[in-house]
Amino acid sequence: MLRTELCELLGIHYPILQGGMAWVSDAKLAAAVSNGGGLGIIGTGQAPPDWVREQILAAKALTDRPFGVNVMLLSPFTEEVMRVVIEERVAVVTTGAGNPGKYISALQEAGARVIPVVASVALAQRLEQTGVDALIAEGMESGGHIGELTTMVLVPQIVDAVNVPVIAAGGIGDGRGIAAALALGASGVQMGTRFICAEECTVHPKVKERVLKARDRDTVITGRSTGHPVRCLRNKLTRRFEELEARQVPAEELERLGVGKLRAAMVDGDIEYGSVMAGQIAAMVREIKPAREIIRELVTEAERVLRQIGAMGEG
Ligand code: TUI
Repeated sequence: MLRTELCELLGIHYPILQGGMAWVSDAKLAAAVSNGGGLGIIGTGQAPPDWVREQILAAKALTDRPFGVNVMLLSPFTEEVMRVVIEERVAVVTTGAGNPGKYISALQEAGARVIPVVASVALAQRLEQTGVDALIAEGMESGGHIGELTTMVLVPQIVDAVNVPVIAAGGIGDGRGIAAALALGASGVQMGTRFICAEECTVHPKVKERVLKARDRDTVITGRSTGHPVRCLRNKLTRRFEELEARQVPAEELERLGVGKLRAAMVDGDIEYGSVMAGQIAAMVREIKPAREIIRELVTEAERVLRQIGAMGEG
């Protein structure tokens, strides 16, 4: 049975988290994932605190199960969004793109499980000292803002370095990936890109179509020169970024080019000039189906793979 210590810690049936995705994972998707037995997560990105509260209230109306909120630490609204998740007593708070150290005790005092995303052993160890409940080790196969190491390399090193449960993220697209993550010592997985193509995901339909069409080498990393590398699906915007980066234009100019582009893709459906953030597993996503079915399929496949591989260990 696909159950780990993470299931008890978070009060969920399966150790599968849906990654918080700005402009993509709202209350509807998060509630559908939680109702399917995983942990749905509202992605707040740079959204203002009022929007975050509205989404939390909507999720509470759509599910009785625990759900999470992801706080993106580069947001200008981080302080206010933290205040909202504390006031609304959100069960699980994940963070990305920074060090959430100064918020951890206040979140935990409000009853939240705090699970930062990390991309290095050093930050994992520093955050373990602050008393986090678990860590998400995210490899550079992920979509969006990424670190430098792959999941295969990062996860076992973080597992060896800390004593809290580790959740693997990045490059996990099916049940085989879940089995592999558990083999690396993870207690669960976080998957973002797979859930873009959940029926309940309210992203623009053109984005879902683009993900379904993606082939193995269709994602690219832009923004390395700005210090904020981002993986997205190749399009006219990423080509423009590549041209400017080759000419070594100043980081501020590149940052300006990125402003508003995630929303343009995910909400308005501009998949050519918008930023279609997606992970390398986009090529493995072949159909749109309800979150509950995605989760059921993932669990069934992971259990089958683990049984087969487990038999090899019997000698
Ligand atoms: O955060 C993500 N993925 C994201 S955030 C995003 S929106 C965005 N907006 C403006 C600029 C860039 C992105 C789209 N996708 N994933 C979690 C993640 N966190 N990946 C890597 C990290 C990370 C990186 C450095 C976490 C901590 C960190 O530490 C730096 C420090 O302060 O020590």
